[in-house]
Parts: sequence; structure tokens; C-alpha cells
Amino acid sequence: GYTPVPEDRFTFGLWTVGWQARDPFGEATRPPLDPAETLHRLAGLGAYGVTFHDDDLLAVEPDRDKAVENFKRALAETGLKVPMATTNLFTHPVFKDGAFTSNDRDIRRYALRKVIRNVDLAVELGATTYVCWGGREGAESAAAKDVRVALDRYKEGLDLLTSYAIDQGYDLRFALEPKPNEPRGDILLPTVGHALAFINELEHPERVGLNPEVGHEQMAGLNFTHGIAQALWHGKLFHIDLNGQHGPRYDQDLVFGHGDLKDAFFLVDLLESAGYDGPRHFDYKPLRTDMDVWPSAAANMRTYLILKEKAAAFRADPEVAEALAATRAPELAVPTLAPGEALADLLAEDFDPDAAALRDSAYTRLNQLALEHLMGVR
Ligand code: GLT
Ligand code: MN
Ligand code: MN
Ligand code: MN
Repeated sequence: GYTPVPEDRFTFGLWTVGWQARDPFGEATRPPLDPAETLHRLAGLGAYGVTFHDDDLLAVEPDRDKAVENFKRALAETGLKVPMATTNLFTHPVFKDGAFTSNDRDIRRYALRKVIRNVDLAVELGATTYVCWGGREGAESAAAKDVRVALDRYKEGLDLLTSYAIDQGYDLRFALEPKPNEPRGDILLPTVGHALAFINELEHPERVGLNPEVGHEQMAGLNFTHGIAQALWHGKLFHIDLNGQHGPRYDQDLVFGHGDLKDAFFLVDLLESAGYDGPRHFDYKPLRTDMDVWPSAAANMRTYLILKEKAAAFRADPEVAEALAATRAPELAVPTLAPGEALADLLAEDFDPDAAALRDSAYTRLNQLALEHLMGVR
């Protein structure tokens, strides 16, 4: 069991296993990986596809045309798909004050050219989602960045990109990836909620959704599964970055489940029961102390499959059904006003709040049942 197959739709960024483990305090601990080798390794592990930044393709071959050719050959050899691609708008020092929201107009124009060049390649490779992680769109000094004006420029950038995709006839949607901080002191569109509200102000909101990352919402102290549920409710979960994080600290990018395991369990429960049909995309970093990155890649998929089985067993457990009924959860699906009923009927109703306050929801029993499934004792 727990052996991934392409039908599971597991995907990995080239930059994940390819991370050489440079951090703010130390040099790389691992040599660069040839993207072609990465594709063969991931296919061997049962993955469905890969994702990439424009610059990831250049890891061992600086000539873009040759690098693209090598990548295409490896895709053909392995049968891996490219459901999503993205742009590196953060490594080069030119982006130190942002890309779409840099104070420098010529840098904003360069950033858009860099994105559009990779959008064309992404579509050629079959991608239908284009992620925009604005890690450098932000500030450390309160006065130097007028946030309202920066949001005007952020919107302008996305409006240009969505219009371009529409004009080209591309079957491509854009997915914003929120993050509260790191590398900037404060990043624009810091959470799922901020990004959802921003999308409503865009010229083509139907073309723009979200790519939330587990750790990024948890860095903001938020409940990731709740954020995903709301993104689904808005029809905006275009893509997802799965990984692990322990609370509000630096972005850990741990293996999926290696942070908050209980939240990972309920996340898988939600994705599977809500019928999310996009890729299960891992955006993790192999530990800096691991020299062999492939066991950690496999661990992400194995953990997901184990949690999927545990969540299904939890939902099928008659005691869980009984405990759920005791919480009166099914009643939440009943509209507050009955069909045909008038507000006047509600206003005229007699009610004893003191008696209703005595009802017990017994949520602890449900929590414990979930934990016991997760701990493997049921
Ligand atoms: C970068 C970031 C990730 C984003 C990637 C997409 S790049 O590694 O930390 O969270 O998903 O640009
Ligand atoms: Mn991260
Ligand atoms: Mn990351
Ligand atoms: Mn990410």
C-alpha cells in the first residue's frame, strides 16, 4: 500500500528537490540537480508531474534553448505532465524592491517581460495554471512603499497578464500565492483572505485564483484548512502548495505532515471529500542535513496517501457518525429560513435561550475519535 501512481496527481516543483540548501547563514550543502535527472527520479517514485520557474531550467545548462530542449526530452521520456509553471521574480538583485510593485518603473516592465516569456513556454508545455508568488512585493520601511499605490501596480500587472492570456487564446488561469513575510519584512497580499479580496478588484477576476501554501498561512497563525475551505467556497482553489510548518516562525517548508500533522489530516479529509481535482503539489525543502533528497520526496506522497486512508476510515466509522450527529453538525446544512417562510415568521417565533444553552455539543469526543484514527488505534 501507499505506493503513489500518476492517478494520485502528485506534483513537485523542480526547485524543491533541487534546493541546494543555501540559507541566510550558510552555503549550499548539495550540488545542483539536472532537471532531466529530477524528472526520471520523480517518475520512478510515482509522481504525475513537475512544475518549474523559468530559471529552474537553467540549473546545469545556462543556454535557455538547450535547457528547454533537454526538459522537453525528459518530459517525453518520462510521461510526466506540467500542470503549472511560475516565474522567478525574487533571486536576481534587480528584484530587491519587488517586481510588479517595484518603485522602479523599468524594473516592473522587465518583470512583465520575464513572466510573459515563461507564460508562453508554460502553455506550450500544457500548463493550465500560472502561479504568482510575490515574495519580494513588500516593504521593511513604512514610508517608502505606498501600499495603496503598490496595489494599483499589482493590479495593473495582473490585468496585463490576464488580458494577454485571453488575447492569445490561452487556456490558462493565474494563481496568487499569499505569504505574510520572508523575504520581505511585510509582503503584500499576506494571507488567503487578503488575496481573495484583491481578486475582486481585477479586470478579469475569473482568470485569477489562489495557490495557498500550508506553511505560509500557519506563519500568519491561521488555520490552513479553514483558509482552503473558504477558497473552495469562493471557487478559487486553483492549485495548492502542500508542506509542513511548526507555528509562526521562519518558512520551514517541511515535508507534508512533518509540521502540524492533525491539520494535515483534516486538510486531506477536506481536499478528498470536497472533490478538489487539481494537482497535489508539494512545495517543500529537503532538510539541509539530507544529502539524498529522494527519500524526502517519497515521504510527501506516502504521508498524503496514509492520511487519505485514515480520513476515509474516520468518515466510515459508525462511532464517528454517531458523534457527529450528537454535535448536530448536519443541521448546519439546513437553511435558517425555510423555503417560502417570511422573515416575519422568524420574528414572531417563541424561543427559550436558557433551555437551548443547556445543549451539549460534545465536540471533544469527535476530536478524540479523529486523533485515535490518526494514531492508528482504531
Ligand atoms: C519559492 C517560494 C514558494 C513559491 C515558489 C513559487 S518559489 O520557493 O518559497 O513558496 O511557491 O514561486
Ligand atoms: Mn514556504
Ligand atoms: Mn518556499
Ligand atoms: Mn509555495
